[in-house]
Amino acid sequence: MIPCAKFRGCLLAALAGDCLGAQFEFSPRRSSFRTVWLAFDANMRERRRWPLVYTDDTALTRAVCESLVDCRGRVEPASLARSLTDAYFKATDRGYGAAAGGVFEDLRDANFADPFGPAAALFEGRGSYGNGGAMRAAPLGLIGAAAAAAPNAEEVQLATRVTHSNALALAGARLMAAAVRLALRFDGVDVDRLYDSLAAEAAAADTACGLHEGEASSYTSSMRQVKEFLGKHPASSAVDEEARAVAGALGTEVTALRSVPTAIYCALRTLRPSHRVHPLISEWQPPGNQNPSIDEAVSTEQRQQQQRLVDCLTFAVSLGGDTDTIASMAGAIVGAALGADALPASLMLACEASDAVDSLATRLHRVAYSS
Ligand code: F2R
Ligand code: MG
Ligand code: MG
Ligand code: MG
Repeated sequence: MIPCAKFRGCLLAALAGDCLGAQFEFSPRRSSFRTVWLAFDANMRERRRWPLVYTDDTALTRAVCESLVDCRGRVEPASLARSLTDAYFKATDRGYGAAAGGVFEDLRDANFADPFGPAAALFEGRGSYGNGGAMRAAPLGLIGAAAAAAPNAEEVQLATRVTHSNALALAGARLMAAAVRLALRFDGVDVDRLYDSLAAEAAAADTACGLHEGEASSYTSSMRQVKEFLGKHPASSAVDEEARAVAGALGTEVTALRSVPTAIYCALRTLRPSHRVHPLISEWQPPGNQNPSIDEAVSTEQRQQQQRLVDCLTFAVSLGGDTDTIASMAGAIVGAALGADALPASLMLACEASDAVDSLATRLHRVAYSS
């Protein structure tokens, strides 16, 4: 059985990536690793509840979890459409993509009679290739890792089609769910093996969605670039050059193809046993150490895991562009691998609704192993 702590780590780190990254989403200029880190450190030192609000990434991830829990771990498109739409109308100002609101309005107006119709009509019938399906795919990866009857790749596509019908969005969501599912079983050592499994998932997703290898627009070719970057091991002092090169090659856009492989790179980079966290972070003392109201007395090993996760989120946001979404997806993968111990208490205090996300992860885990 996958420990509940891994479900919690995945969803809490996804929340943290969204909340931290939202401050930088589509800033006119990319921020340095140091600038991003100083902002995060200040966020964690605020010592008040929830200074950081979450965006559409978390609102819809929560909605996917709620529907999976209600449907005993299965993807039921009408239930999912209703859950996503409810989340949207609860707060329409959480930074949704330009096409998303219209889909939710149409779904509601037709009383969810055709869960796929409004999304299929977008962009003159081509459907959205935005990353909005991938950004909420982590719970599908969690449930997919558990029971034999849990969602498979086709069900991930069904869940995505409620808002995104373009092949690039469907394949990206499949790959993101697979990344979480595989990260849950990561042995802590063999990143090459994890990469190989992900490259195979990318090839399968490309084939299933009709994307052809060799074309610029395939996940297989992006994953090859991920491998090239993983082979480079640049020094911490060159982190901003690394970020510039990764952002240029893999992308930081609002599209699935130019964000999902980027998030996977951020995660695998961090999970390499040889990865050294940036000195700014390895020297960091969490603020709870000076604040008796937050218990941050942790073991050396746990502190190292926390530094690893924070290093990952800082690097992801320093890429620029779609920072909340890339950091949230990278966080989901690393959090699934490391578990909830990797979340510093001061970070959880800073992120909106961290307690609700935590209990939702526990409910999802219970559902995953109850059938
Ligand atoms: N939308 C945002 N951020 C916008 C900037 C906010 C910023 N804080 C600011 O105001 O300065 N973030 C959220 O949106 C992304 C997820 O988007 P989703 O749900 O996929 O939306 P959508 O509208 O379906 O797709 C995004 C855009 O991609 C282009 N596009 C998609 N498919 C297309 C097609 N077939 N043809 C042409 N263009 C297509 C459109 O411009 C879409 O609007 C996440 O970043 C989330 O955080
Ligand atoms: Mg447990
Ligand atoms: Mg967002
Ligand atoms: Mg975003």
